[in-house]
Amino acid sequence: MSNGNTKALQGVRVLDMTHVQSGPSATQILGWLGADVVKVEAPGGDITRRQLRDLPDVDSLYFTMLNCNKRSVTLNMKSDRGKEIFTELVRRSDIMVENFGPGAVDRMGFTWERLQEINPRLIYASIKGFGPGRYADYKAYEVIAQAMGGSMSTTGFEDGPPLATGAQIGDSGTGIHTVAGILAALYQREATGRGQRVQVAMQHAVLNLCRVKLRDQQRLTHGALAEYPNEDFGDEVPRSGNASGGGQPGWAVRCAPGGPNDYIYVIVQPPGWAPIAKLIGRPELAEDPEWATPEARLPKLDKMFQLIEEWSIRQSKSHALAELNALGVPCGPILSTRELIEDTSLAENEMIVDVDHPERGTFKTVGSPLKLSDSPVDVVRSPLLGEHNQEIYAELGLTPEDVTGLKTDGVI
Ligand code: CAO
Repeated sequence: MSNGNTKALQGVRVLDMTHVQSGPSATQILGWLGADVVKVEAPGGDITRRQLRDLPDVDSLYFTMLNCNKRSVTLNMKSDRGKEIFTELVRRSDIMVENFGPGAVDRMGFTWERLQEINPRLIYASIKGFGPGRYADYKAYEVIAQAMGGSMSTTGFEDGPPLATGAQIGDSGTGIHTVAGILAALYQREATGRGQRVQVAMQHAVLNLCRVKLRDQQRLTHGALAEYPNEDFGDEVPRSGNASGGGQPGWAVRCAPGGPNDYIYVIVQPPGWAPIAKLIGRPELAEDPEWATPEARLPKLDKMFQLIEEWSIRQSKSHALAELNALGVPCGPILSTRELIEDTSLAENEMIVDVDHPERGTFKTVGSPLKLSDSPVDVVRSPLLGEHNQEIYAELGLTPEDVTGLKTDGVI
């Protein structure tokens, strides 16, 4: 039962130097878990406040959906006074997170050595595109990480080009990995009293998520991948369309009325075939030695899914979902973004939540997928630029007049 008052990371202070998506996705999770996240932005603000705006002069959904549960201060890291104030912020923080281009924080004058001098208990997490080595100095965005981490070469159809996935595995996927590293470092600090450096590369995070494709790369040396729908195999894992390539064959089959997302993904486990054969009006195939066993079906999975599609094309995807689940067949309708944002069960699960924002009004965001019994998440709207300047600089001992002066001098 929740005690109602505390959060898992209550009392943990995060100095959030992140921008765009990868870093903010990590610090937003820390905020959901109860940490006090102070986002430090240049006086012009995180670029995503202005990107992809749907309303004039209002923080974009890009920003507001990735920066909930944070406080915001502005600080010019290129001014001497800004660096002094930053030093104070480092001194009182447990965690600092950044995802600037390679070397940017060093150029601000805050190398890891310097940060350790200021605060030996600091956990310093950095997200970069790549690890040390030949790509270390390169900048990276989402799809670059997908391209270089194994996702694009394995996504798409055999006869088409490599494709990007809509899931932001390069950015938010790296953010989640970073949170895991930070929490482990926080735990280790309990024993050592020392902070440490946590470094996560977007290419590495995507590669970790493509682990099973590297499994298949090594299986390839012993012959064709029978679980893939492809007929020809070279010496690289091919794109396999909607097949997972795993032990249980699956495919997206079309449903009525034939819209772009009227599909259901169906997995045929060994015991699933007999009930499916009956459901699709082909009960004789349950016993037919040409179809009855997984081994018999393996060379003709495309035909098997065609037979299922001859049935599914006459059903709505929600009807197909109910019918197949009644038989214990794992399946999932392809849900569009509109269907997801309107989904009542996701709203009940606080996965789609309404947030009030002083400038944009109410908007929907995606809630926390982490459900902790003693640390429930309250999604709190993203801060306006510099909204907490007075409050946070007062915590450092500055007076309201000092803060006004800093503003006039271009320090904040
Ligand atoms: N005050 C003053 N200057 C500040 C500042 C502050 N508070 N915060 C940042 N800056 C400055 C930095 O000092 C740096 O300046 P210099 O280059 O002169 O040292 C600059 O702003 C930030 O540089 P950047 O390289 O981070 O920004 P960019 O727009 O050129 O590149 C990106 C953006 C995302 C490609 C790069 O940050 C990057 O590769 N990050 C790591 C990988 C990553 O997280 N990518 C995810 C992107 S989301 O798809």
